[in-house]
Amino acid sequence: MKFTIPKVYPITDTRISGLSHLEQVRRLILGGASLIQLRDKHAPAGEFYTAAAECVDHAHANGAKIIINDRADIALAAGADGVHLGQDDLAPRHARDLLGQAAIIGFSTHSLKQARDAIGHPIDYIAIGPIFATETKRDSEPVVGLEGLRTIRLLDPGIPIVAIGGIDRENAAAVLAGGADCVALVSSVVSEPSEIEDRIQQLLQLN
Ligand code: 3NM
Repeated sequence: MKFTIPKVYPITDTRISGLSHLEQVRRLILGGASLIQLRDKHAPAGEFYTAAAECVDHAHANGAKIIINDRADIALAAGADGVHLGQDDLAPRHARDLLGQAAIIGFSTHSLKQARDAIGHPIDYIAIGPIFATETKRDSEPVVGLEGLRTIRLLDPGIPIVAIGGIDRENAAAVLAGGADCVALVSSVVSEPSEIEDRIQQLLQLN
């Protein structure tokens, strides 16, 4: 594997945080984040590209990596480290063709079947969610739960699993104990702009 996935993977959200992607990335890196996903379902492509390019520059100057949600084209143009694809985005093999072997490609799944199907794709991690109920993704699929996570963990001991959806400091340890290699979080990290740095630090201290 070309990278070791960190235990904590924060995701930016300009609406929830009220901050630009760059400002969130700055605070997340100060807190110790080494892998950050930029997620923006609203910004026009040109605006998202500009934000992504700034974040990549800042992250790379500070030893951190940036993954772009959904948009392999923006990941490529901005020089990001990879892309996180949903079920309806460009297929992982096409993103791989576009971004090359060194890119980190993550793939969202929401059920045992989708996770099983994902294993054959040229991806670096499988995301599974929502583990718990979440307000952040309005069209989220039914909750997978810790039991679902444990079952998915058994599919392939080798592929890194990123758990997402409703994860916070209180339940993150149980999610990691349930088989996730990494927890991805939005609202529990970025919803209080003044606490972003502390919240990441606290999460990174979990075993
Ligand atoms: N994807 P929060 S759940 C972006 O199920 C996202 O794939 C999900 O936000 C999935 O940490 C989700 O605030 C929202 O719950 C995560």
